[in-house]
Amino acid sequence: MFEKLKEKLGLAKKEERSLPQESSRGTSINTAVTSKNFDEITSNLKISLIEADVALPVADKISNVLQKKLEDRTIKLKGDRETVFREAVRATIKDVASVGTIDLVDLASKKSPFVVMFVGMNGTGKTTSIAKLAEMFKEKGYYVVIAASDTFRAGAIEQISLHGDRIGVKVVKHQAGGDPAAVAFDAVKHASKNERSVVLIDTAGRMQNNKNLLEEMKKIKRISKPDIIILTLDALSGTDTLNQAKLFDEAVGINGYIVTKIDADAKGGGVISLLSETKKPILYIGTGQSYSDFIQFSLDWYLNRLLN
Ligand SMILES: Nc1nc2c(ncn2[C@@H]2O[C@H](COP(=O)(O)OP(=O)(O)OP(=O)(O)O)[C@@H](O)[C@H]2O)c(=O)[nH]1
Ligand SMILES: [Mg+2]
Repeated sequence: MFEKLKEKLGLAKKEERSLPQESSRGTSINTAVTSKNFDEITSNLKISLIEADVALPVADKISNVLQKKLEDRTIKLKGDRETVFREAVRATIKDVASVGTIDLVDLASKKSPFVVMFVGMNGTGKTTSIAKLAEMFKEKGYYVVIAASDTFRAGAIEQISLHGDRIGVKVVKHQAGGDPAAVAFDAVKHASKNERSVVLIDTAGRMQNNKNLLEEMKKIKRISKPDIIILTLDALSGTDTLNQAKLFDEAVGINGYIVTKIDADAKGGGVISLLSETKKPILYIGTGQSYSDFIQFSLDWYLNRLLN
């Protein structure tokens, strides 16, 4: 995970490091931090960040903030310069990427039925993430209802029903091609009969240019009145995740994200871009295909992965 960004920042384990200690012009991040080579360090860093999927404006911001932090510390630089650099990177990423959090479990404990709608491009992991959350909420003693509102893609109703059977939660479904908003409405109605209930609404994957599906998504929202709308993003989509975040936010209003396939993400910079550019939280990350491959996201978790 995140090997590329680690390597680019010069933070990979020494034996794995391909970033040379000495750069072509004889300067290095870890051994010769002086005011003379700040510019070179920060411009090298900017290129490295962009190569690791950090969007350009964010890379700019990080290298500017880092330059300032390193300048502030030059005089005091005595001990381990690598530690100083790591601390500076940590503080800088915190500066640009800290956003508020949304605790789904806490919210669900305060409202029943608690309704969460999932949106996202094709194949980003909506259905898998719903199954993971369904299991988590079931284990916490909630009555979980899944709305099979992807009535569009062939096989989608069967896929979510299979998850429901495996986990042991109710799946409300209509026939393929039916009205997805009506399915969501029925699921909420069904859940209302139970205390401590959670409704998870699966929806069809949308292509950016598919106007009908975007309109349908708005209708599901209007009819089911979700408490939270989550956008799933595939970590492997790189900087395109920012475009997707913008598109879906404009269409229905997004509260936060689940970033999937982090286990396969060698770059790792997309998370920083997403947080820093949109200022909306990542609630969970998917780290594999099993139900248990699901972690509540925190920036500290990410930074520890990156920097330790
Ligand atoms: N490695 C890995 N694979 C994942 C993760 N999350 C989902 N997947 C896989 O990604 C593929 C697509 O996942 P789905 O949950 O079907 O995606 P979707 O958004 O519902 O797709 P559509 O319904 O077609 O729009 C499946 O093969 C999942 O097993 C993850 O965190 N890690
Ligand atoms: Mg799906």
